[in-house]
Amino acid sequence: LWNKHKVRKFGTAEEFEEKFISHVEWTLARSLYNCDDLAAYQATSQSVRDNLVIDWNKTQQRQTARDGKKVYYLSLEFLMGRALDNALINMRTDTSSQDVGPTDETLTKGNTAREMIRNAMKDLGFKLEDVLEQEPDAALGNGGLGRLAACFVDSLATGNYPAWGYGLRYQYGIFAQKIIDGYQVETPDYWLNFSNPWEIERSEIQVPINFYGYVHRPESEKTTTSPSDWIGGERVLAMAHDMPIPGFKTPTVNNLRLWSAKPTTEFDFSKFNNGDYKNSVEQQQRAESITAVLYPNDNFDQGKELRLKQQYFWCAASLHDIVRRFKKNKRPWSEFPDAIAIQLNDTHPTLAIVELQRVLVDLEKLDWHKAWDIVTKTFAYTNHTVMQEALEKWPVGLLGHLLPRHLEIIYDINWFFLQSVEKKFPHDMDLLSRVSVIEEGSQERYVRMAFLAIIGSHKVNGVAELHSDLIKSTIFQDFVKVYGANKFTNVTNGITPRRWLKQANPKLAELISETINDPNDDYLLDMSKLTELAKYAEDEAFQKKWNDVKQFNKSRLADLIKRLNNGVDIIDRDHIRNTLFDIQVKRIHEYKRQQLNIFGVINRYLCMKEMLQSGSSIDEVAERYPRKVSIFGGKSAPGYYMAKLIIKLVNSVAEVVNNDAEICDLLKVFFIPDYNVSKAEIITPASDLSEHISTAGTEASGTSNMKFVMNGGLIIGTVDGANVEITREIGEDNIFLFGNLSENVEELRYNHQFQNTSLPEALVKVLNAVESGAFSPQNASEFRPLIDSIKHQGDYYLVSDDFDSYVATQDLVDQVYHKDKKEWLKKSILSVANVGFFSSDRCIEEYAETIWNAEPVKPE
Ligand code: DL6
Repeated sequence: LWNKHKVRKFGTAEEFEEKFISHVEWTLARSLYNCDDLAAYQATSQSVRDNLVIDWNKTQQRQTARDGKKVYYLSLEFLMGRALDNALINMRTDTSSQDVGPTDETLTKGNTAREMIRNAMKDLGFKLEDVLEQEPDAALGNGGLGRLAACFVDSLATGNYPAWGYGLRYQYGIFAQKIIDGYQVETPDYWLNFSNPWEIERSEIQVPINFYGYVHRPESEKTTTSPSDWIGGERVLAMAHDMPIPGFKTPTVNNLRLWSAKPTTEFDFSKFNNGDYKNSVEQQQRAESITAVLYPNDNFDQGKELRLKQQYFWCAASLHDIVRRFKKNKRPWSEFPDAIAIQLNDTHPTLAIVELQRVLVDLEKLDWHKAWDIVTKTFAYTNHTVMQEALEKWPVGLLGHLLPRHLEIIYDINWFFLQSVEKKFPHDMDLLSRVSVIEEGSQERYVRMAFLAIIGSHKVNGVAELHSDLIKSTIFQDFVKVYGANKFTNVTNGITPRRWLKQANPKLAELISETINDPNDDYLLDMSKLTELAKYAEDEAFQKKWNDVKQFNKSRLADLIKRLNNGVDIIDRDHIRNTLFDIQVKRIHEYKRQQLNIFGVINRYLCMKEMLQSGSSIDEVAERYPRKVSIFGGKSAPGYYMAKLIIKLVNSVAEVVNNDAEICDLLKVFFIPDYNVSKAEIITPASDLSEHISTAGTEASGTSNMKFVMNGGLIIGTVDGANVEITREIGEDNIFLFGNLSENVEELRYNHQFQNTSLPEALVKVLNAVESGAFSPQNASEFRPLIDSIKHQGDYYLVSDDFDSYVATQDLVDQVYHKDKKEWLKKSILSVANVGFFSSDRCIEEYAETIWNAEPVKPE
């Protein structure tokens, strides 16, 4: 029967067209004559999804049959961006091999799937690019952490790992940023407005989740470590939505499962009988609010009950799903850690540790210590920040009210842990209070989630070498003492080259595959092949082609900027080849130091004006300060006053500089509103230079630095995060490093606080100009807080300490870019040649080998 009714993938343009039309007619209930670009996007996505679902089903069957170790990646954020173009790049189109499995010949070659669909779309009267533009970004993340999760699921599928992502299906992703009069204004991102063709609603998978209530222990069970009953006070349902994640050049299609909250059909009859029908309906409706919004802070939202509810809802639903699947095989519980690895993306999913302990002790009746042994062998935790203030902690009262049984379990976990510490370091009361999961304050006690994550995991990793070293010597120092250094490891971040090279920069990808003679794009799986490019680094003909690609990408970005600037072109297209595109796009944060960048721009502007005033000609000015456009982009957390002020300053400086006819377009400034993944795909390939200039020791890794290098942009950066390893890989001649080192930061901060430190002369001029209202004539004191933070509040981010070396390094950049283009192009080519280490495929292999002990399940 199965053979007779075999579902078939489309494999040719004609078959695709047929599918497309049937989706227009049946799924969308429209006719081809009434099909606009949006409908075409939906029908194309549905058609492509049909192909993926066939492979998805087979992948799940294969992975279940082989019964290898499964990996679950728990992340509260997946910043996926658009799915269609990525699926076109990754998918296979062969039909002949559907039941045979892939062979080298049947795997997608080069661009074929995408090209075939482009032609078919043309046939149907559509332009692929216009159709792709219809897709809203799936912006279920704030920044680096969420985008990392998205790159990881791509690499997990590509590497054929049996791995699922688990997250939340927020109705509203990260807010859309509008810039009004120079200020950030947040507007809701209702991304599901036109339905989402990529999600498969699993209405049959609904998990009941409890909150509040109380704990009941049978008389016979005397202690909190014995099985106990948690009588929940409020119940909601978690419903699964699956998104197929196709691997590149493999039939493996993995799953990203996102949960949404729904009311139960159970009804509170006590309220109903009291005539309180309206109230009881309202209470049910509130269930949906749990997954309504992504919290828009990239660090911690102190004390928000709804956020804690989100975390538990997601952890409990995911664990229930994982345990249910494990139980099907009837293996003993002791084998749970051999069958399952769970990776915690930051501390947001730490409650999963507590929930598994609860399931094992309370529901499965395992002895506490046996259960705890299973738990700690199952979990591993990734830390993404060294900043103390970004470490999550929850008030004990709040946690105990929402999850009374979990609080008991947390206390017991802590009790046994502290006992083991006491045994190893007798009578060291200070140590005990420093490592305790419970922070005792004068007012309120808190649960320290990072400590709980460390205690409940067998491995803890940082995300770049410097960061992994720093967490061992700072925030987690005591835990190294308790557990030894082996529990702590490093996995340097990476990015997927399918999206960040092939998809974002098709022209560069084409030039690369042509040059290294790799028509099937195998280098996207084995990035060491890129080293071949080094041979051509000084080849003039090749340099020209390389430069042409960059110019194409710069024009593409200039078009976007013009569109975003209400049709006004601020970039002189006749000079685009010798205009340096200097870009800083990332979350706006004081530690990332967009303020250093804009102060540098102001300094440049003031110097140009000074030259003109002292009689230099515009040509002389141009000689000293050649053409440049400074591009900024990124969102600030809505409540982060200083970050919002930095955005306003950038826009105010742009207003003055861009309209100053005297400097003849030599300098332009632009803030790109609503920076997101799909804009990053246009912005990244267009950079000549990008800025990664955090105060040393503050940026855990950074991943946009890797994206820019992969696209042939050079970097100006501090010795921080992954910049260190980028330098090691591409060579120190090919990166512009500046600034103080992390080991000096403490002393410099001390000096600011307790000694009389003077500010660099150039910075004083900049601050004076800002203070005089040169960029805010209506309100001279508008930017006062930014100035005060440097002049009077200890300059915590060390802007003044790094200012001169930043400016000097920018001068060096100008010199190489404008005076020695060949040298510049050589650096750019060598950077790409040696960027291979930063493929997220390498990260996933490292996680699999050193943390999960998981093997790929390769299709035969
Ligand atoms: O690891 C991914 C990414 C790093 O590259 C960034 O350096 C780091 O700032 C970021 N962290 C976050 C939020 N952190 N917390 N907690 O996005 O992670």
